[in-house]
Amino acid sequence: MTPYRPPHIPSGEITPQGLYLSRRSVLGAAAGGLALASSPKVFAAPLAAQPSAYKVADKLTSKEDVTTYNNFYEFGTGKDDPARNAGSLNTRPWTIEVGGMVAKPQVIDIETIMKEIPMEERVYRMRCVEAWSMVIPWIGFPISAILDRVEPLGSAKYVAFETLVRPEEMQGQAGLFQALEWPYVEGLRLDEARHPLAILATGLYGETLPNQNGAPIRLVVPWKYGFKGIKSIVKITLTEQEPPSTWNKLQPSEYGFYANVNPEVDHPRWSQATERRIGEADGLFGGARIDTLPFNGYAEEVASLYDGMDLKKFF
Ligand SMILES: Nc1nc2c(c(=O)[nH]1)N[C@H]1C(S)=C(S)[C@@H](COP(=O)(O)O)O[C@H]1N2
Ligand SMILES: [Mo]
Repeated sequence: MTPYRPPHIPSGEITPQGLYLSRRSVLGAAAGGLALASSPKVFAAPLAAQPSAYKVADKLTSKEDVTTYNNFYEFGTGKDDPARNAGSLNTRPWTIEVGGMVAKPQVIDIETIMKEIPMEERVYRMRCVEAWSMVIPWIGFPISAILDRVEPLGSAKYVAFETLVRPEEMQGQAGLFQALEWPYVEGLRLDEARHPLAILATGLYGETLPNQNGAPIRLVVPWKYGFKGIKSIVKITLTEQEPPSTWNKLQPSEYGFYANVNPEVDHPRWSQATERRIGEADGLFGGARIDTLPFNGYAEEVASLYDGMDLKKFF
């Protein structure tokens, strides 16, 4: 018997990316290319977007890494599971129910969003709680564009998000072993959600969002750990109380509601002081690590949201 360990472990500490990749290609070669042939095609239609000023200068993570090294437990807990399994998800028709403490609750169709809300390209640093990071050219729009349509009431203080539950198309939600409680849920304070850096993404690398990255629409909050970036959203609810979040429910001592990237607050089982940039300088022993920045490098923009808060307590 192995002792219980929550599944979210820093894979970089266990399987360096270089090894992970070479093992994958060995597996592919062994199957005589069958592994590749059987993986579903990524739906990647070009997606129009205006350039924006929100662009970090860091070198982009390759599209290959961005779309094959994923966390999306609805499709399995392995990093390569979502790319292999998420092709089964139907992303049309798709609606988002937006309600709770709002003046105008409504069901918004994804086609309406794509038609009526202008999309922008933004290059963001992303940092997973597992101490790896990527630089991703997202296409999306500020969450405010949705919030303005429903008109939050003055008493609304938080925004809760929910992912689809559809075991017929999400194999991680079917069967005996289920890694998490479904639906996957996340939340932000309303002022965090209204921050211009916080977006809902519908694409990346100039194309429609691949299923494994959270199609057709997912949250991107670049100053917080990756688990805040809830995928394949079907429900948005304005609330007065702090909403539950999946990883916090599973292991509250390890994953806080705020989840702000903070190199000074270690995860109980590993340091958060450094990170491994996926695809960069991968060596046999895990490659070079870079220092993790407060708020993932976005402190100048977002630190004032947390004025007066003890960020070691509200981690
Ligand atoms: N619904 C859902 N959303 C999710 C997850 C998940 O398992 N299910 N994983 C989260 C975690 S831990 C990370 S790091 C990011 C990864 O996003 P990416 O695969 O697009 O890089 O998605 C987040 N959103
Ligand atoms: Mo993550």
